[in-house]
Amino acid sequence: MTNTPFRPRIWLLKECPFCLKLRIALNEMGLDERVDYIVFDKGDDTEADLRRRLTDAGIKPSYPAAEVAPGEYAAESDDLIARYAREAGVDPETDLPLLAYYKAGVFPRFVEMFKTLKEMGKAPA
Ligand SMILES: N[C@@H](CCC(=O)N[C@@H](CS)C(=O)NCC(=O)O)C(=O)O
Repeated sequence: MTNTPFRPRIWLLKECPFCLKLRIALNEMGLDERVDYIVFDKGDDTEADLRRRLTDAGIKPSYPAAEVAPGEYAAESDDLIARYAREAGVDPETDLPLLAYYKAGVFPRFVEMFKTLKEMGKAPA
């Protein structure tokens, strides 16, 4: 019998700036080949399935989210970045220049835009 190593599953909502932050971080840590990304759209079956998994695990649905160990789920982009940075032996504050660039400029603008759209009742998520 072969022992297939566990591959974390990472759920990313297509239009979510927090999901892009995690995606950038994992890519920059060189982990793209070690995880499976599941990209979904707001309101699709994948989102419904993920919401069920998170709720069953006692986690308030929020994206991005991950299956970090068999049957064990986690959310919160910064927590997930910290977890995988620890495993990869990097400091996310100093060792990931693309992540730092995104967090210093586009990310806060995105979040601001999402907030404004939400107030207008037009946010995609
Ligand atoms: N603090 C969370 C915030 C994530 C967040 O607000 N994500 C939005 C999508 S951009 C979300 O989960 N929305 C809930 C929903 O669409 O039901 C994180 O950093 O992961």
